[in-house]
Amino acid sequence: MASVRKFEKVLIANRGEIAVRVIRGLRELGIKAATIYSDADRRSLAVLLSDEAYRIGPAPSRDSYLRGDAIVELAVEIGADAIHPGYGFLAERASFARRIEEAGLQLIGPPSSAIEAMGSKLESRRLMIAAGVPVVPGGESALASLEEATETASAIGYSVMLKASAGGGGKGMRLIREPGEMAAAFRATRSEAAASFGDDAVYLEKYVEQPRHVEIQILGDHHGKVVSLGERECSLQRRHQKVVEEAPSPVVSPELRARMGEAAVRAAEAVGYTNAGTVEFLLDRSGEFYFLEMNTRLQVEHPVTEMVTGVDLVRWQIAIAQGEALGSELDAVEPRGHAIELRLYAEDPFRNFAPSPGVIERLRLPEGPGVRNDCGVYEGDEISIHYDPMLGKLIVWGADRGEALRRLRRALQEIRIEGIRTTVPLYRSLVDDADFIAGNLDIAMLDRKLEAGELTPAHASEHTDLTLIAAALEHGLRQSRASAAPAPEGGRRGHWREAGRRESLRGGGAWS
Ligand code: MV4
Repeated sequence: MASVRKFEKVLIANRGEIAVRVIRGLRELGIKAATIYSDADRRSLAVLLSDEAYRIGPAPSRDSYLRGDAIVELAVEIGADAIHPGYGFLAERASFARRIEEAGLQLIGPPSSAIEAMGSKLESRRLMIAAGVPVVPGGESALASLEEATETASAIGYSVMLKASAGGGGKGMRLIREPGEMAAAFRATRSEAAASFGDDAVYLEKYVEQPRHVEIQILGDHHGKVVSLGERECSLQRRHQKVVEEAPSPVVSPELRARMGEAAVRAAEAVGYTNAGTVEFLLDRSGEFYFLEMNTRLQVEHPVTEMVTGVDLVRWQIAIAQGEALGSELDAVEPRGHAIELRLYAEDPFRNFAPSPGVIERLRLPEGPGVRNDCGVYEGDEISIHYDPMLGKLIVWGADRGEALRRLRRALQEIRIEGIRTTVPLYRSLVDDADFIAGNLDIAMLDRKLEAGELTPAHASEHTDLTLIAAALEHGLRQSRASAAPAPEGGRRGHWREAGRRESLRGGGAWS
């Protein structure tokens, strides 16, 4: 596909904050944004902001956002030129991508063949080895028997990870510390893989101790060009659920960034990748990095890359799908400043992260210098139990990591979400954690600290609200004392009154 064709209408096959993000990108390009919605999302922010919205089914995902065939049919019916899948749901289903290709529409994403190649861990491992991308030492083919597993493990050396080829994102893998654990792990992982993925192929890798999760954002066009936009540090996760992401990584040097970027570009080229994608690496404590998997979609944490590179990833996703070529401004992009993203979940950090559905009675998002909110909800909105509990993301940018952290702390003081429980109180204590401040992160750090009770959600909003009430009372007291005495000539009150009058005389004229 080398010809450039401008889209007039795009259907968004998603919901929540990512549907809102894509609507914004489309609107800035003058393209009509159509969206689908389930019965639970009839009054969602995405529906309100879209140009057209179509009911796709009842609340459960399998009857709505996962109805690939119905979504492609709808896109054809409404005259959409392309489908943006967002993340999750159908975004990494090769069969959905193929249906779109067969219908003569564009997927704003990679070719189905690339999704397929990266969907199999064993196949992608083989492809990466052939392309010269470093992978974790281990096997290259499916283990046929327990004997073969035991032999391979002793050749690699313990500890080892047993992984399902069709797994990913933490599903279908087991840590094996010694030979005695192999038999049970082998049987369990195999039968789990067969049951969850319909594919019982498993293989072994050397276990990397206390690594970081560092991923590289890439873009590929339909003219043979692939660029790297640098890394994101995503080590702060809770049970394979990312919580905080930042760019750049506190430990990646320009030289390491260049080497990881080159490896990521080779990975993408090896599968004929186009559009936006992410290559995940484990970075070990000695500074070696290893390919883990490739996410063939736009990611939740894409804004931190946008903030430090100035590159609008959604705009480029659309441009690439329209057949446009990546420009030279995307060559050798270096990060400027530092960005940190927090995922705001409707979960109760005081009660083991139980989902917290309900009505958002009050929502005040932080503003001011270096603050961005990618939020999928509004005040008065209702959070259902049907989908991922992420409300949106708070992203801050600073000239360096220290400034980003100070802005994050300040933004967390401003934010108010009432009516439901959220992870905000946890973050208020996280931004004061010495290891987080120092950038001493690894993939197990958050689970470790939570288990040790080191992040007892502090500075609960109730506390801050009390402080505000106290301040308001004191202010009121001062005012009544001041008005009892004659106002000083040219004093503060007179000054503000006059300023207020001048503002109102100007009216809206100066601003509109
Ligand atoms: C590993 C590993 C250590 N050694 N592989 C977890 C999700 C999946 N993408 C791969 N994962 C891991 N693979 C080897 N050989 C540790 C993890 C891992 C992890 C990786 C990234 C982010 C968070 C993680 C949390 C636990 C384990």
